[in-house]
Amino acid sequence: MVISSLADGILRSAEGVGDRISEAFFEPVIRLGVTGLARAGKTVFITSLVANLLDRGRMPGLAAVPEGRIDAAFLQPQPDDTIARFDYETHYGNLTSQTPEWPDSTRAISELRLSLRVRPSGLLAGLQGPRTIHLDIVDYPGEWLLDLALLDKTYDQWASDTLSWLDKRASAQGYIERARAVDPTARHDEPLAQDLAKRFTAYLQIARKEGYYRCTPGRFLLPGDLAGSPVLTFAPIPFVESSRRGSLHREMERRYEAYKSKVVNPFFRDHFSRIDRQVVLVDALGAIHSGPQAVEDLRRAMAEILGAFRPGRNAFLSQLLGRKRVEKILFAATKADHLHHLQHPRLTAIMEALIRDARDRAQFAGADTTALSLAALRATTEEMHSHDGRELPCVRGRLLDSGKDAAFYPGELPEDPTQLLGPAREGATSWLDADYQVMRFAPAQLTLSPGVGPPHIRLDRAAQFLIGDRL
Ligand SMILES: Nc1nc2c(ncn2[C@@H]2O[C@H](COP(=O)(O)OP(=O)(O)OP(=O)(O)O)[C@@H](O)[C@H]2O)c(=O)[nH]1
Ligand SMILES: [Mg+2]
Repeated sequence: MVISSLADGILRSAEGVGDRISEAFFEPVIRLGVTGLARAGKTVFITSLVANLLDRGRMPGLAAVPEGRIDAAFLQPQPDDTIARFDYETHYGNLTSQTPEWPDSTRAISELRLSLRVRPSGLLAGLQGPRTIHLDIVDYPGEWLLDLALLDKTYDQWASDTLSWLDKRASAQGYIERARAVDPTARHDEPLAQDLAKRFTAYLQIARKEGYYRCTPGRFLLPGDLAGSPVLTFAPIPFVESSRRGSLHREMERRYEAYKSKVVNPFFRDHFSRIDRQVVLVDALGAIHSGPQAVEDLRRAMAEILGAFRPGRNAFLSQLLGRKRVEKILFAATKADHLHHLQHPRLTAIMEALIRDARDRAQFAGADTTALSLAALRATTEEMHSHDGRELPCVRGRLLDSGKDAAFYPGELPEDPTQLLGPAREGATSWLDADYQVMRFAPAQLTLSPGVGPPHIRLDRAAQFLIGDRL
């Protein structure tokens, strides 16, 4: 038994998990990171994944399920005492109640342990009894990965980069004028620093609403208990040749460095570095709806996020991770139930194209990667409608705003993703010949039979890619 556990190479003894030696030695742990930018669908994904692993009737694509090897699945206390527990019961309760509701935004890291009792397959099947495999699911905002880029930049580099992209945006002109009007060499003045930080944060919020994704520093929009602290009270101001101690510029620089060392570093050290498998959720349809600029910003955000999975590029990360690597990364376009399944391959192709550049530059240091489109919680049904002599593949669902039940044709995604990504890259401000409908569906009312989890699209395929090989 010991030999086979060692042989499958997934033994983890240094997890600090509980104090039972047997657990540390014989029960493998898979740490699954779930990330994505704001509203990408992280909370719904985790809730539905857990529900569908507890009740596996809709998971034929997870090989161990049809093979009948999962004897049981159950939630357990998580191993990390200082991370919030992912509030599975509340989210599941809201999604499956008589008046189902989507979850509220979650703005920090959280964790949940799901344990699976699995019988071995293949040669070991007859020799070994069932064993327990722990799946530690860690939910964290994708914005925190974007912060990695800050580690390579000094305050002045960051400030001048940030000001140069703000310069091109009409809605940032108010902030720019304010920042240009200050004298960076004047004595530091706390109310002024707070005012600048407040205005800069307000602009980031507007940028987020306008569909921009690269709204860093990440904690400015997701401050949690750091709100109001000096590490979040800085902002980009124009570069100066040299500044005196005690000047506004010097203090901004000091706080920026503190943000890097006290906020960014600890996240990578304590959380990111321990992840084995990762899913990156992307609301590609949302970006397409927002327009070409949002798509281009999403593409760049993805490239930055993916930088974190190529640690060779970043000295701090290489040193931190040593030889440890994320073994598998799944890039998933979420909310695929907004489209008829005939269009799903096109959505997947767009997802692949969004990450292609970053992916081609380095094959993620050996990580196994794939892209797919999924819906963690299916809110629609499909139907065909004839319109002007054409058959249009539609989806039907209850609209979130009006509560009305309606069938929708969301517009046709191009077969060739470059038809979207090309104009986006070239700076187009609107789509030329296509109109992509925005849709917000309410979660569907469910009646679930015993042993059957909530309806989804390809969540089982996602689970197979992420953990199937270890079950
Ligand atoms: N139709 C459909 N909508 C979805 C699905 N998953 C997420 N959504 C929509 O996307 C919204 C955001 O989903 P969340 O799971 O809360 O996203 P998140 O990434 O946790 O968002 P933050 O916590 O704000 O960062 C939901 O309120 C739904 O409107 C899905 O599978 N199908
Ligand atoms: Mg959330």
